Amino acid sequence: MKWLHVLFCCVSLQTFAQCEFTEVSIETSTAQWGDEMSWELFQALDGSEPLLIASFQGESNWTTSSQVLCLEDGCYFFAASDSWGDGWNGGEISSSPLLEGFLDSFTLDDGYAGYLAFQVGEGACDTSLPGCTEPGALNFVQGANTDDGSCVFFETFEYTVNSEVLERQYIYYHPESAPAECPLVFVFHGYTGSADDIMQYSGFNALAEEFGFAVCYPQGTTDSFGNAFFNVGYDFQFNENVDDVAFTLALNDYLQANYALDETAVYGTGMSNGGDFCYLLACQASDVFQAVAPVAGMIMQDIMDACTPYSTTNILEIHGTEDDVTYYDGDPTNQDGWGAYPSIPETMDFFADLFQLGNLGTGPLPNTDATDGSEVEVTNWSNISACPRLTLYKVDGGGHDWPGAWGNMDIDASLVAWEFFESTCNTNLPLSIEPALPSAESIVQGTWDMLGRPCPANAAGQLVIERLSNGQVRKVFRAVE
Ligand SMILES: [Ca+2]
Ligand SMILES: [Ca+2]
Repeated sequence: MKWLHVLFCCVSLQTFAQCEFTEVSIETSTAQWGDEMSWELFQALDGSEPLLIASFQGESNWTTSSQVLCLEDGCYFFAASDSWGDGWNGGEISSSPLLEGFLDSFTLDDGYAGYLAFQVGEGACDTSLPGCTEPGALNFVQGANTDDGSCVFFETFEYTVNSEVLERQYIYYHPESAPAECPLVFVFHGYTGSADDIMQYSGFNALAEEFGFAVCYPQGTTDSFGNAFFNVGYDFQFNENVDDVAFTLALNDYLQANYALDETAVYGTGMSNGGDFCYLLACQASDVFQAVAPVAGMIMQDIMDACTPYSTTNILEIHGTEDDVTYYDGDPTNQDGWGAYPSIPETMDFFADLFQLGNLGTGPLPNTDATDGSEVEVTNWSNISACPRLTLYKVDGGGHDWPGAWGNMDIDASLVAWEFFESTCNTNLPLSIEPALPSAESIVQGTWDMLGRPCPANAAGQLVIERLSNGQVRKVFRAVE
């Protein structure tokens, strides 16, 4: 009978123990899409980080659960989240007893994030709740009271091609904290996607704040199936003629002219169709894009066949071996109707040959998430000057994913892309360097070292590349005088 006594002792302690502060029961009800719903409850503390008191993660629809908390007098707030970005779909939280600021039940109306501030006991609370406070913004945070400069909107861009005025949409985020002359990263959404959705799942705005760069999310046009896309010439889009390279270059010119950006640090990444488009940029706009990082992307066979870039560029591909949309092994006979495309290893070999790069070897990354069904292996190609670089993140067991957002969780594709961009050298040099004899009138207009860095025209003791006024380039070695 001893165990019964012990049990009785413990049950009575829990049941009858007095809360010496205010006992508050928080009731949480999920509705549809209950697993998207979550919250964290914080106590706001003067001069230090908010203290996490309790949290909730929904698991299923139409459930109700309660948490009984013992709250000392003070200022509190809920940080509400919805993983899909459409609010809580009718889910809500309420408290008993009613509290100052928390008299009615609370729901997240829309979006990914929101706050509810309330207080327990006497006194005044002026808790700072940072976020975008403009209701019309794409990333409006319900309940935020301190604008942190993060608001973004769809913006309209007009440009002219052959005297025709075209209009396109994009989202641009330039963190207030970014240094002058900061880099610019273009992020291209996938087929049927949007600038807004890839902005949310890639997390690039937060990286831009952390590392000091600007981000532009162009919006594709709509094809005859009603789906947004960037034009890389898929078979089933034979009727489409939008020139997205021209659009991207015009948008880049506009942004360079209107913001404090470094025009030699322009990068591109994208998901799926957006990744395919990155390869088109590598082939057709290598003088502007210093590096591209396609995720789950491929190069169309006819783009590869016609790929004669002005200069080398740095390329990083992140690709799952079990990708069931963009096959790791390619679709050389066009079984799926997108058009023929080579395998990812063939794609890497193509650019390694084109840029005359050697294979530096392959190695595994730590399998930090053993539950995601995949592991990452990295292969690098480069030359003796480490410029340019070609890198493959092969996600063994990975699908058509943006690692870090869904699928593989060992890596964060956005962070990997940024770190790759940041580490690349400027490759804006003509790709085919032929010996050239200057004509009598031609003069040397620019001189670079073999790493692609501008160098003095009289640099001695090294091999340099000169660009001449007749458009030709030549390698020159000047002995030390
Ligand atoms: Ca939702
Ligand atoms: Ca893993």
